[in-house]
Amino acid sequence: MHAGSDRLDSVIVGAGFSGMYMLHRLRQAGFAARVYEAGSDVGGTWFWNRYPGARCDIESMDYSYSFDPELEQEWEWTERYATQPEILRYANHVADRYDLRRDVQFDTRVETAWWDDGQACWIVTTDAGDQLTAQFCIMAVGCLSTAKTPEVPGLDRFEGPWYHTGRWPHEGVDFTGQRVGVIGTGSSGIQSIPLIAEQAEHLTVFQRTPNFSMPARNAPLTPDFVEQCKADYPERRELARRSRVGVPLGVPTEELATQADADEREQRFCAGWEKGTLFGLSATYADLLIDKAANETVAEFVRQRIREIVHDPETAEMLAPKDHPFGTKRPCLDTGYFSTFNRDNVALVNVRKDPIAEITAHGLRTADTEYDLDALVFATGFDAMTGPLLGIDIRGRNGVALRERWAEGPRSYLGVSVAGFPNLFTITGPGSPSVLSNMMVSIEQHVDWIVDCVTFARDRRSTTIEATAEAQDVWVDHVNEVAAFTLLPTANSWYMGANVPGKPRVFMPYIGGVDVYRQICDDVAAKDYEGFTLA
Ligand code: NA7
Repeated sequence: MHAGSDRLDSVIVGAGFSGMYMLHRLRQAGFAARVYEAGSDVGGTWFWNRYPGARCDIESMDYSYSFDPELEQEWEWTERYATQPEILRYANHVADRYDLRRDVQFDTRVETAWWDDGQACWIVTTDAGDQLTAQFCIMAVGCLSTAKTPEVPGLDRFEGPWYHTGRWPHEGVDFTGQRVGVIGTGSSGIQSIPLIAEQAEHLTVFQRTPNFSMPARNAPLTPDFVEQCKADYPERRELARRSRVGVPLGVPTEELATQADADEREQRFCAGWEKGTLFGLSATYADLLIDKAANETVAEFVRQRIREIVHDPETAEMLAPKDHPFGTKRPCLDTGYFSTFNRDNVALVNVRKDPIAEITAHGLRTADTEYDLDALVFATGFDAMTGPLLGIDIRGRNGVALRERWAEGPRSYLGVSVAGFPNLFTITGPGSPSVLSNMMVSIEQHVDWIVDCVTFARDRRSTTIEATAEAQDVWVDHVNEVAAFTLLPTANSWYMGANVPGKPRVFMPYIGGVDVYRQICDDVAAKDYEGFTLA
């Protein structure tokens, strides 16, 4: 497709899993749509995050679309936790299967989206010079797509190559014979560090906050298991949709860690640790994420496992998280992360104690020490959730900028719509479960709901549908109230915007549960989109 000026029913920003499914559903509902995508192909997160060891930590059989039984039956996952290349192959398969690419303009970044009150439409412009007018504007920009390099002086002086895990070169990187520095120990650091350590001559890990991580126990999928899952797919998918976090876990326990005896607790935690899932430990008791004393029991359990794995006691203590409760920052699943620190060619530096002062021509200098490095890896994360939305100059009624509206933190109705921004939808936006859940389940739920919503508006011959300020206020209060009931707002996490200097500290996702949230959204729809005004 070529740059130009056009009018369509809808414009979608992003061709990751949310934008792809949105396009498919809008077409089915008879809406003409165009997708703009900054990357040169589909896949979003899985297009950009090509660092060594990148894989999903939701099980493959669940981290996939459920909208088409034929698709889920024909696709073959090979591992319990799929690698980035395999997930990207899946995204490409979906794009081919539903002929999505003909409505996607790649290598094109949307720069502005302005609401035009007179014409009742969005005017979208891109860095390729396009101008598109559309009744509906759907932001499918992802939650973790604005990569963040740290605010350390001197990077421009560094003479070696440097990489961000979220913008990894497509041709891969060979660290053989090099002294490599990795900054950051979130999921991306924890997944890539074991593989970089195997390849590099020497690896120095610069850690600011140690993280809770559990063994993934990844393995090839057996044909029997796959066959059984596929046979059970209708129930399995429904269980995921009706669960707290979007995976088929079953009914949550009501038992409390604080009331269990120590031996029994230990046994349960051991069983949870063995499961190799993100929720294996947090789901063992109902009070782990809401009661500090309960949380300390599981936090200490994980610290003990780290002390068992890591030989050097000083390194083990550095790796054992003590500054935030378990699960209040995104926990990780790993393959050999902690044991990597038993290698002779790996060193750990605590940059909380000895802060990074600057990047130099030949490496990195902390307050106390100079490190000579050939290559630097920033596993420093993202300006999460709001970053991708505020990276676009979005203006609603009366030219009011979303950046201005959200100066004190994001405010939305259901995480899908913003008062003052008619006909604009945010898939897995702040105020919805999104990053606290299996993203595939949350994406499908949002896309289905949005398509029903715009169809409803069309059937009513309404040109606009818009959240009311009152409904938004009530929702924001509810999101905050539920979050405050848990320990999650107590940590300096990216959920809170705490990883970006100057970003308002607001707990962004909705922690009430995928099941509860879906019911609320369904009720809103059943009441003819209560909380919205149609005009
Ligand atoms: P994360 O989880 O945000 O991790 C980023 C890491 O980088 C984390 O350890 C940060 O420490 C560290 N960091 C960030 N800035 C600095 C500076 N300036 N100095 C030292 N260390 C720094 O990002 P990931 O890419 O690993 O994972 C993102 C999500 O993707 C993950 O949660 C899953 O949902 C999938 P901090 O903790 O802020 O002290």
